Amino acid sequence: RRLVLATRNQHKVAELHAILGAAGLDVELVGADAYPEIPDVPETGVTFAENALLKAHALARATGLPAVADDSGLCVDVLNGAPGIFSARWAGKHGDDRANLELLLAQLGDIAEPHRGAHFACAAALALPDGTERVVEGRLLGTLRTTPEGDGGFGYDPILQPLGETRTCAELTPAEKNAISHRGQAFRALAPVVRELLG
Ligand code: ITT
Ligand code: NA
Repeated sequence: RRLVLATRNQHKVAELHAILGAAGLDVELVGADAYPEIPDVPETGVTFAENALLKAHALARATGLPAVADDSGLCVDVLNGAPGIFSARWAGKHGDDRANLELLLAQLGDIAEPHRGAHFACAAALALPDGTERVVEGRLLGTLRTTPEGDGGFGYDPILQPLGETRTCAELTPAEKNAISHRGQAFRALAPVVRELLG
């Protein structure tokens, strides 16, 4: 059986292979890149869950296969949850991770550490071609550094230091990040649902 990963973000694809692989699902994971003819769906939702469901339904309908999608981002306390669902295009150009991170650091300026609380959020959605849907969410709480550290991960990883950690997410190994991350939590919770609905 095949399960389509409804994302074109190769960092997410790599993390999802590791997370869902470790969850012991008896399915073949296929990236959305295997279906280049299917256009990306506009992310018109106002929540991570809505956008994840939009992406999963669009690919499930178009391929006739079950699909999972990830919508995720960084929510900063002092910015009332921004960038949130706009995390991928905070500085204007979709997926410009470095520019997004630099703009966010500039916006926070020298706000002191106790006021630099933030969390990563991830909605993991499953959609079947018949319209059946499930969605679960995960969060990783932390604080934002004033300067980026580390080469691992992607996006805002070099500035998010998880609670209880001395390193940023970009300084963790991939396995360490997946063990605690928003994405790890969401997709580990979705895995038994996938197993049940795919039979
Ligand atoms: P797809 O919609 O194709 O899945 P995308 O990159 O557009 O890919 P999103 O709309 O969900 O995905 O945007 C996610 C953004 O949130 C991403 O660009 C990062 O800036 C940030 N982000 C998400 N997960 C992250 C993580 O684990 N570490 C660091 N930043 C993350
Ligand atoms: Na999004």
